[in-house]
Amino acid sequence: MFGFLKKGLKKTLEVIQAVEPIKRTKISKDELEDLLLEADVSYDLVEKILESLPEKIDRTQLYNALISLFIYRVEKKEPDDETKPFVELIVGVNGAGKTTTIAKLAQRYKSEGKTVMLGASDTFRAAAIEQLKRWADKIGIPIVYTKQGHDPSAVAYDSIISAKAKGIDHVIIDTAGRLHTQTNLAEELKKIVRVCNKAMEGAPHRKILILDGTQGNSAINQARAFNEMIDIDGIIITKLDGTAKGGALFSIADELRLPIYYVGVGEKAEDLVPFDPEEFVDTILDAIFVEEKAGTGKPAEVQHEIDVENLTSQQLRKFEKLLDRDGFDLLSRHFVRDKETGETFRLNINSTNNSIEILGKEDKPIKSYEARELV
Ligand SMILES: Nc1nc2c(ncn2[C@@H]2O[C@H](COP(=O)(O)OP(=O)(O)O)[C@@H](O)[C@H]2O)c(=O)[nH]1
Ligand SMILES: [Mg+2]
Repeated sequence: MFGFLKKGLKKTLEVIQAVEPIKRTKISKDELEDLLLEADVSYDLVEKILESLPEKIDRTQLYNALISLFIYRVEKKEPDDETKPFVELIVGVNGAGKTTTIAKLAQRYKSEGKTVMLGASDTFRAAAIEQLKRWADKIGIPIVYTKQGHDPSAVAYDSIISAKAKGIDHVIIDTAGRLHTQTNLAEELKKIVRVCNKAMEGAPHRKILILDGTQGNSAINQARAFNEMIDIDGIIITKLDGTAKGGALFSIADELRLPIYYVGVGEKAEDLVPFDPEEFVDTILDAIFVEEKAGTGKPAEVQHEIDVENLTSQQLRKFEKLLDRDGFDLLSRHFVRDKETGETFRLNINSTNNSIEILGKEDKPIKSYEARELV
């Protein structure tokens, strides 16, 4: 609907469209197989997806098959107001995008009115410390660091203690992606986790693995290795904008069964999008099918001047302005957040009157925006 992911998935969508240039109402199994493989869905998973589908597949059938890959029982750990500071440990191989993603998260928390402190525990390279310091400066937040070669655990410890003393809401800790050996890295990460817990019981509250999206399926083994070192609580996939391998997200979700919290769609601090499986699947299906989205009940022949499901960027900006006026931030195509209380609400397309609604308790609309307001 809002195209947040569309930009990030541009290259993946181009590859799908190159395989199937003409959008249609149904596609055959062979066609589907080709385009899933092109988008870097793993071979085994493609087989598994095709197994459950008929010879001619419509949008709803494919939607159900793909969305089911993201449905697994897993606890999503989110920051809450009681946990202060909420400590996040960021791990991943060199170059995956750890430091950049830390900056993006920090920017996000700051824009939510929260205070953030960084811990530069990648003490392996001097350049890594400098890079994080530059981001801290740019965003305008404090950072705890030492000299290259010093104990990364001590930095993690100090940043948590300092944040506690200052009443800071978030601590985000950077780590090295490579040491002299894999065993060294495992030992070091385990030690950082232990020491965080010493500084504050329960910390780190979220251990996030950063995966480089341009690696596609080959990132899965890497993820397993890190998961064995320290239990990972979730994943952020970076550089989706730079790859046609967006389909690997299906395999990553299906194989690892870990929450995907965000995806990175560029190098700037704002280029971090909360990952929403429904939006992801819909964005891909939009590149294949001509039909309206499944389940909206909107008859194809009803034409409105503004299609609330496919807002142009101008209409989107207008919508964000209206939300802002009413005290909401747009989080993703499905959610807004009350700026004051921080509470999130679901968005709903009401196709009967072509409006976008904010749903409150028991899915009762608490606010409604008609299409014509978006001009
Ligand atoms: N295009 C793009 N580049 C990214 C993204 N995330 C990180 N990068 C780039 O990837 C490179 C490595 O990132 P860095 O944060 O230093 O990785 P680290 O070694 O894991 O800390 C940098 O040039 C980043 O600008 C993203 O989402 N999109
Ligand atoms: Mg780094």
